Amino acid sequence: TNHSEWWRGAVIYQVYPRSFFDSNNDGIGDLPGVTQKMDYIAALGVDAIWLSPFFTSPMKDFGYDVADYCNVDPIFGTLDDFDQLIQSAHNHGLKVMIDQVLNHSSDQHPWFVESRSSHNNDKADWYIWADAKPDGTVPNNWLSVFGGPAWHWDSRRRQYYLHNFLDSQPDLNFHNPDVVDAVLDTVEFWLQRGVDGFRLDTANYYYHDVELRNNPPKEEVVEGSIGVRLDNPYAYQLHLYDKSRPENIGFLQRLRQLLDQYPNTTTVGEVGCDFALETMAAYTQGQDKLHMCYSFDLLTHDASMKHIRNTMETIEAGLGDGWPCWSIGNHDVERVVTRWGQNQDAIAKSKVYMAMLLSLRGSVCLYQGEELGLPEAELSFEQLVDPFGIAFWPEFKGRDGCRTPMPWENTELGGFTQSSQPWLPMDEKQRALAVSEQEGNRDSVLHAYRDFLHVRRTHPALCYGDIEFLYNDDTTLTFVRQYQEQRLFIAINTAAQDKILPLEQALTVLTLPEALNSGYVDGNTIVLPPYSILLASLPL
Ligand code: TEU
Ligand code: CA
Repeated sequence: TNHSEWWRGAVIYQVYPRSFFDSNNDGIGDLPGVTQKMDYIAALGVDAIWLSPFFTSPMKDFGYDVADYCNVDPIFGTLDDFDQLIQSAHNHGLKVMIDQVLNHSSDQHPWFVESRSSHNNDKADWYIWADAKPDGTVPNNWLSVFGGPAWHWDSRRRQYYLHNFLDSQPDLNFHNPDVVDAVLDTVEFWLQRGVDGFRLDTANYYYHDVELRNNPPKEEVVEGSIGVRLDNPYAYQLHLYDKSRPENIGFLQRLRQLLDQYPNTTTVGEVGCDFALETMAAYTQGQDKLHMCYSFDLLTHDASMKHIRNTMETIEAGLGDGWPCWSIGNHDVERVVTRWGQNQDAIAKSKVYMAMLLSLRGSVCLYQGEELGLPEAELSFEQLVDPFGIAFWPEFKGRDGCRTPMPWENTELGGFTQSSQPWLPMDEKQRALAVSEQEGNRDSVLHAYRDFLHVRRTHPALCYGDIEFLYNDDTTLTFVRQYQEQRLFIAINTAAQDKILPLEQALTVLTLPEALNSGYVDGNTIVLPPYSILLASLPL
């Protein structure tokens, strides 16, 4: 492992700008708001920020529907504000990664407006157009992740166009070389502006099967994995032809060649599909495609340590020289204390999940508010704005509950805004966990995060080391991390009861920050109190 590459083992803090801090009191967080909170982010001790989309957008999917790839939406500020954000981040020693939503644009994007205008315009083939079947029905059985067919009828062209997500998010046609050039130009625009890397939205969706073959049905549908909900027909297909196509490799190589002209830049590709491991391996092996892939495996409801170990071992074995990136929460999934912890013993669980995540091998994305131990916000149907949630309510409650504004203070508006109309309501339970409440409390989740991030930073084995698993059961995980002369033993107990393990080798227990419950050695045993971690050094 070459640890001179900053992104290996880096901790990336995901900011969802709409909900971070509102600097101009219109009820929506913005880029100057992020800049104003840069001290806070830097003080956490993370390496980088990942900004969710802030580009010009009609906001049908809250920015994941881009109408101008090279500009800032006025709601979020200006390009000058972005330049200031980067400068401030860099002054604080933080890298800046931005989201690139290249698979699809907004239907308001001038490219799509032109493309739909006729059959013979310059951009006629920039999106994926297909004729209706003779009986007028959709070209094939492909489905949208957000529900319904992946095809939308356009009355002007009298054709269908493909959209893997909302019908206002038409998929770009990557089989057209002009599209690839145009997309790479927009990536270069941001490289020239000084960004340090990209989170690539839906990086395995770029290419589709040109023959438009039907997806076969799925033999076995397993509920609980990401995006697999039995209420969504999408789960019942094997997505062989609508995404994860082999042609993508060539595109990723071109993207990498561009990145390599800008030293110290990186990519993390979001890969969610039926063949995630093979796809992640194909995208990250060989150092000529993506730097990292973002795994969905810890975003499911399965909090058992067996699942964690199994996931880690499978990916370790499958990735070869590829490098993973983990997260236990983001702007698409229920917050982890609710998803894994059922909101019980939330503070202790937040700390131990964090310690586990930050001890595993790989880079890590933390999602804003995780460092406060925020539970999922509860919203009524009337309060929802996420179209995905609205479509599947009440079986699926959507993504608004993890996107409510950051609570900075325990006041009515949480210190997020002075506007009486924040774009999503401030959640009462979250307010009680505001930054200001936790600052003065050494035992808080916030202090645990800061302190353990410091532990990670100062122990190269935690950042770059190999990993070898020892014992585990549903709620216990023990493993060794080794890098050069440093060999660490880590034991995690995510249960509400003590766990006693035999002491099998001589070890020196390292003192953990006081905000964490620490395990200890007692005679011939290792004692792991409820929700604790033991960190020890081992002889080589
Ligand atoms: O998400 C991609 C993705 O696969 C999602 O459908 C995910 O499975 C779902 O949201 C889980 O609840 C990315 C972005 O992260 C998401 O916010 C966007 O809506 C989506 O792409 C379309 O751009
Ligand atoms: Ca604002």
